[in-house]
Amino acid sequence: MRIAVVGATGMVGEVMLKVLAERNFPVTELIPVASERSVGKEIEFKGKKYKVVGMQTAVDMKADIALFSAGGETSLEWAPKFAAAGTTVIDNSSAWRMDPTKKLVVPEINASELTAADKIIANPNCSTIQMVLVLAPLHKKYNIKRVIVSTYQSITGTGVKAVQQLENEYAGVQGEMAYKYPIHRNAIPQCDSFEENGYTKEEMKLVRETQKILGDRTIAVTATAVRVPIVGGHSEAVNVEFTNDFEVSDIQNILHHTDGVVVQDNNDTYTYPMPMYAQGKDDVFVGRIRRDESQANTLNMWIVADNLRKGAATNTIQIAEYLVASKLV
Ligand code: 2RA
Repeated sequence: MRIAVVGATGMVGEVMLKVLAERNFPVTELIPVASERSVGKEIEFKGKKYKVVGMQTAVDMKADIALFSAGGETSLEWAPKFAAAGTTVIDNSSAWRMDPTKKLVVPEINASELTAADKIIANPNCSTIQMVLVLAPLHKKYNIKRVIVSTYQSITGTGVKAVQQLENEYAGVQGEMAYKYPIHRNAIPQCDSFEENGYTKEEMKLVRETQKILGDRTIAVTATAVRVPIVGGHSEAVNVEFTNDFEVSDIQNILHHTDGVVVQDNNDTYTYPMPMYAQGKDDVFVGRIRRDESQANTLNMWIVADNLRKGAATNTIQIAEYLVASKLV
């Protein structure tokens, strides 16, 4: 397969290249793509060097699949051009996620909705992916009425500038700020900009994308997204009210048998998910599974995943793997 990685020099792009190699994706030709200022740079993939090309050159090279992680504006402008050239685009930005003509895919949940006609496919937001992967099998059995989620999001979700800000603050050096405030020894209750309703875009992504992926707009979701000074991944405290009652042991059993989910849940051995141990892995880790004793049919969970992997690069590549396996490309 001729694969373009658009945003190849960015944080997610670099993880995409790593995961493509790790999973031995059938890449016959790699086309690393970036902005004009990076054209000509060399990147290495599976022991071979490739020169970064610009967008139009990449379109003209007619890749089979283009993995995008280059921001919403770039995707809005260029994804249709790649698609018109016959390339199937899988986009990590929010540009296409809520477009009613585009599929929003977590392969373990809804890859079967994909057809060969889908030439622009949206990869959900990282904090959404890790939550819905856990919620989907529970919704099927117990029917979710409402979700309350608080996130504790890694600075890697913001990008290199945020990682640099934290390192500067560790070192006591004043540098460029990714956030309005210091992030070292702090927690910032704002991920992305605010919408009219007082929620941030990140919080509304959790609301809207969850309903679209689970295919049920009756699911009530409310979210608070917080940025914390860690690098390993995003953590989420999730409270779920179901229509039907449940046994915690059954919840644990269902999740234990859910592809892509690892249950780490044993108070006697202090076993629960933590971003430090999720970093670099493709699974979504769930623990602290317990009944919410303040309300009937309601459950608390703690969900952790590497936001650069299952939250972005790996989910994107799993969609590409599904397209290849299903002969949709
Ligand atoms: C964040 N989910 O963590 C967003 C974008 N990666 O900032």
